[in-house]
Amino acid sequence: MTSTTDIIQKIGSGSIRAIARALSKVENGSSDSTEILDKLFSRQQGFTIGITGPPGAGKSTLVDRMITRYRSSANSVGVIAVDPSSPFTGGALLGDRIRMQSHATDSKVFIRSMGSRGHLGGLSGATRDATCVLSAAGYNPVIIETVGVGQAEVEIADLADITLLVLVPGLGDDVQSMKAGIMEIGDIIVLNKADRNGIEQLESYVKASLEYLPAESRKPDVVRISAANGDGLQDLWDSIDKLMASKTEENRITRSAVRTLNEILQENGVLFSEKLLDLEYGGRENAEKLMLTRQISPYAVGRNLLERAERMFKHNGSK
Ligand SMILES: Nc1nc2c(ncn2[C@@H]2O[C@H](COP(=O)(O)OP(=O)(O)OP(=O)(O)O)[C@@H](O)[C@H]2O)c(=O)[nH]1
Ligand SMILES: [Mg+2]
Repeated sequence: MTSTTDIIQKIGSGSIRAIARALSKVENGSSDSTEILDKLFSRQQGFTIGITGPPGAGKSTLVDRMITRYRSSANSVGVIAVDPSSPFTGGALLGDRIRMQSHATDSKVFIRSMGSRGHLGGLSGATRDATCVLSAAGYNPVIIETVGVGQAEVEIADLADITLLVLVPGLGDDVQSMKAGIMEIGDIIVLNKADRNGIEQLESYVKASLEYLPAESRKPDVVRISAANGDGLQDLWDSIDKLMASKTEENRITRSAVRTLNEILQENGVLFSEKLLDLEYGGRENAEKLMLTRQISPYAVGRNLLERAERMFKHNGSK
């Protein structure tokens, strides 16, 4: 079996196999995954870019353009394609949903698709950890593509330093029903398929919606592009570069470390609670049975677990 040190060392020397192996481990939450992530966390250097938007908006076509852009300056590029509705991880979705085949044979481009499974922190935790692996392996930027505009997708895309929300003409009711809160997530709102009818209406609608953002919040740039034919891409690159330049490395690292710690504390909370449920009730199912027969309320379960933990801490002293 490959040891953690071995994997870390091989990632350091650019082994694609070691990177893939580390990714599988962190996605599945395997027992040595936190040890791997612990070693890799401080090695992250590059930027991360999140791209979200409704199905078929042209996100992958845009990612393909981005890869070309960053590869032309000799960077290696990592892509994580997240599909919350799919149970598959690894390579299963490639080719189907992702239009980045022009880079399929480029060894400096690492594309990974992720579905929902295994990780204690859910898909967003798995994506965060996969981003850490790729970033530490030297991919810069790491691009995270997520389908959808619900809260969960927004959360995933927002793991990144910069988030792009891709919208297209003809979304009709989808756009109408989009809350200003969703607009707020994009650092940059990309209006794609500018070659299509309806782009003017979309732009007016988006700009009007942005008026409702709270006065103190930063107004996102709105950039019209056609990912398919390349129109407007230079404006988008300029907008991204400007935003990147405004974020100091210290800011980015602090934000990422603090956010990750918050999430890990929550993940730990789940683990601790499960252990306490075992001790106090012989497992969660038993506590649930008691609740169903109205012998106990969820509040009492919570309080009993806390009291149990406090008794244990007291008993063990405060060493
Ligand atoms: N007319 C036009 N079509 C585009 C443009 N960009 C992408 N498309 C087309 O839109 C379709 C969907 O593109 P994708 O890049 O797969 O979209 P996506 O958002 O990644 O889709 P999912 O990952 O399935 O949500 C494809 O047929 C693209 O060729 C554009 O600027 N103009
Ligand atoms: Mg796609």
